[in-house]
Amino acid sequence: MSLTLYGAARSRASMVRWYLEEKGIPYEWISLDLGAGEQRQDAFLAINPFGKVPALVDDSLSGPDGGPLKLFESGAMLQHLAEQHGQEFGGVAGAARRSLSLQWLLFANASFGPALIQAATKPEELGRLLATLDPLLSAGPSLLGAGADAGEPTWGAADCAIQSYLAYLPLFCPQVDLAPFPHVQASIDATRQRPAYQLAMGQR
Ligand SMILES: N[C@@H](CCC(=O)N[C@@H](CS)C(=O)NCC(=O)O)C(=O)O
Repeated sequence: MSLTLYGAARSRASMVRWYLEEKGIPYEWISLDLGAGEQRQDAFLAINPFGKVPALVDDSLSGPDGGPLKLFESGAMLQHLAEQHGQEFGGVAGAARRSLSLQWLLFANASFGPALIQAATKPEELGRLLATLDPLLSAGPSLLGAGADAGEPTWGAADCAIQSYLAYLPLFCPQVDLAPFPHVQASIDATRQRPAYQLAMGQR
């Protein structure tokens, strides 16, 4: 079994890399030079026809062409890793946790990420999302809770996605005052302390 993650510095690949590092899942990291257009060359287009990173190849499963499974979209990769390699959805609560994880991944990439990118033109939308998110982060490092079964992981794909975007906030939106959102601020501080996050972000 082998996993290969294609990415680039300062790209959404860091999110997927953080998950792999955090869970101790072995993988090969292939860094593309986006500035040189490596993502648009045939070798990579055979992995992601849209020519974007991240992309993940998992040879423990087959794709529709009979070769190793190839995935694009960071949220799909996180959910795949959580299901196939992260053992996140076992036990009686597994089905509910799987659906909740998917909900948070879609929220992260389809609602929260775009709100962050549009913060300069639509600051009220980002403020509204942060105000709703803040109390939900007060329970600890897992948006899904500890799980009904002992031994289930408390930090997972959903947390990886949401916390990754939150950690981008001070970098991309330094104008946003986080003082009204103490749990958001605490989450960002805790994320930055995690060794796996630092490694994925190329900070160590
Ligand atoms: N929604 C996609 C976004 C992928 C994406 O836009 N990747 C950027 C880097 S963060 C990229 O590859 N840009 C290079 C290009 O479009 O040529 C995901 O979450 O994986």
